[in-house]
Amino acid sequence: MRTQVAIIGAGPAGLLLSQLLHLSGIESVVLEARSRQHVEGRIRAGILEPSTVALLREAGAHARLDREGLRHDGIEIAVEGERHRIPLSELTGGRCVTAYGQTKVVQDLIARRLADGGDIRFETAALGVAEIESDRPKVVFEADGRAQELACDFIAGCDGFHGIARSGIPEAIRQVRERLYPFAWLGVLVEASPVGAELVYARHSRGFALFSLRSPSLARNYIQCRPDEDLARWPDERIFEEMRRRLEDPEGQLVHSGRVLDKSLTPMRSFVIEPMQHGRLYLAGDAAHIVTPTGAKGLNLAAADVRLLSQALIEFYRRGATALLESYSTRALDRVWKAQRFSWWMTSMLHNSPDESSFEARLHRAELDYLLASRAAMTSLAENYVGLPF
Ligand code: RFL
Ligand code: PHB
Repeated sequence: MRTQVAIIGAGPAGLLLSQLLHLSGIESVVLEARSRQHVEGRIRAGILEPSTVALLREAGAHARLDREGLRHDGIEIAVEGERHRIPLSELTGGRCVTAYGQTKVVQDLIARRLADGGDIRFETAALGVAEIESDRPKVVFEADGRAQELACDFIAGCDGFHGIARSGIPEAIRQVRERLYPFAWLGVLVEASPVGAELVYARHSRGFALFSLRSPSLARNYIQCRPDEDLARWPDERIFEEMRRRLEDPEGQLVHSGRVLDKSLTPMRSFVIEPMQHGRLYLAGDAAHIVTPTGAKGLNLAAADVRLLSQALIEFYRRGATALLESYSTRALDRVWKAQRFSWWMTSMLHNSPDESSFEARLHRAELDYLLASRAAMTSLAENYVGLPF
């Protein structure tokens, strides 16, 4: 089998890349280890930057997003229950974010790609990449119980944090920078009206909490917990009670109970591999970097990588020009590290970390007090939250 661009992974990065290439007449095959049902049901991110929305529109995967995406002009930060609003739009010349779940983004992209005749092979795991230093690289994958090869011009490794593509970057040149935090998020999807129309990030002496949403009748909330937390110790009622405590809402006037549709644990990790390319292998999204979710940047960074990579590949096929391909990693990493900085800053300011000294804890508290009293500091948060310019 042969194609122009072999894409490993049908997450947001791989799907978006495949569709953008298709719109420029470039062929691709997407190999995805899991089933379509599994990929479409994974509950993850929920906040889109305007540049991500624009890219989904460019890809033609925006009809439902336009109907159901919720425009958010601000976020709230609660400190021991006291709520403060950060007016994102007012501080950024009218820019806003859109609340729209990653499950829907992925469903919309798969539907669009298949309607346009796209080749997505579900339940087809890539086993490895080969000959990436030549101009005829290959992906080895498993199908019908045996190893087969997909020959191509380029390989896009969009296979997430647990993927195999990253291992194609030779150990001698790759550098990994990583931090694991001593806490995690316990997330629930609840059939109930959300705390408010906008997201509330809560710092509390009992730990961080985030009150988000998927629709006006579906709340998506998280509480900080231990990284090795046993979910069996968290029956639904205990979770609601803990969320209310962290918002100082003892009567449940804000945090409503409802049927819990999903309950999961997300570890907090920052991770970057450099460079994001070697030979004809290019990494995009979680395959190359993980941010802590506190800044809502994971999905948006994946889209930002794809924007750069698709432009570089289109330029190559149109004009034979390689400059954008050669500079892909450098340009992508510039944005990645700024998003890492923002996500780490939000995380350390809003969580209680068992490994920090009382001195550091007081600094984080001072950071938050300064933020909430300074228009300049709020503007800095706002411009990062809605997404830095390209
Ligand atoms: P994805 O979405 O992980 O997609 C990678 C795809 O590759 C497939 N795959 C393979 N396919 C073929 N062969 C192999 N050998 C393969 N190995 C893996 C996988 O099955 C999968 O379908 O990566 P992508 O496209 O880069 O997209 C990135 C985003 O998904 C990610 O940044 C965010 O969802 C991160 N993230 C969150 N971001 C936020 O902004 N807010 C959140 O609340 C948030 N919650 C989360 C998250 C990520 C999580 N992960 C990775 C476990 C919660 C979780 C649990
Ligand atoms: C979510 O809705 O899942 C969400 C929103 C904002 C974040 C993280 C997760 O910072």
